[in-house]
Amino acid sequence: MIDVHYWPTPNGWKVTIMLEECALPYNTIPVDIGSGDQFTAEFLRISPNNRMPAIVDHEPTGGGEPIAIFESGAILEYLAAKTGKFLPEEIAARFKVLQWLHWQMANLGPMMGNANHFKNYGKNIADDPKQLEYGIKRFVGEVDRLSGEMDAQLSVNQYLAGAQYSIADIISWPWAMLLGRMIDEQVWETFPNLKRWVDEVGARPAVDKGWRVNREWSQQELTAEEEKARRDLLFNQTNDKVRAAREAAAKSVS
Ligand SMILES: N[C@@H](CCC(=O)N[C@@H](CS)C(=O)NCC(=O)O)C(=O)O
Repeated sequence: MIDVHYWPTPNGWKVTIMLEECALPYNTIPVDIGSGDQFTAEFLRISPNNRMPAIVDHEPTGGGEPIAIFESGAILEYLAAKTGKFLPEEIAARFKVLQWLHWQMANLGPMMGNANHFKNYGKNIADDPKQLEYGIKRFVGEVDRLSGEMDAQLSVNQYLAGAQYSIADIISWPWAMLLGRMIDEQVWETFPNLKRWVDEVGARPAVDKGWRVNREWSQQELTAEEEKARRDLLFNQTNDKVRAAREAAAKSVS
């Protein structure tokens, strides 16, 4: 059985979608990131960056001790290696997939996260809307550039890394499908090849099931004070604030 330390967000869905695609049994363990579950010593031992998703495979291939992995890109590579699915063996095809997987991790996810932060969350945080202008311009601009890059790639390929569906698609779809809602609905008209791919991947039963896993966890009714407390926890992280939790985690390992 694989434990998935999870909260229903795009980065979490990558893993549940992959597990559904591979038909692997799994157990989701909530990491309520708005309440601070990511700062417990127990979780930091598995995921030192205080981010979910993370997994623990209690039955690794070949036996041995349970394996814990953080970072969704590494988790998808691990599950592909475990099952032999969605990552070709042949070297050229393999690295086509891996380059797009790393592209997502370094580009689409972080840029969309920052664009969403400045465009949508920012108005509840900044004292003056003017403080948001440069962040919006920079990150929405990057998301537009990255959308065009995907559209061009998908104008000549069925999937992101070529003719085969792969972990490059699984890792990119949860963010790409939110482009309209988070950034701008116009994106679907501007980038029709991207829309074709988002619709096609979204129609896969495992994808549809994977991104709905435990959706109810994030649908709680919150008061204005609770919303503010969650924002303070998520968007004010400095080393000083996480140091004590890290030290507790390090002590419990040794
Ligand atoms: N690069 C990481 C990003 C993970 C990430 O940013 N997770 C967010 C939720 S989507 C999180 O756990 N945030 C908790 C926090 O900011 O303390 C991955 O792909 O696994």
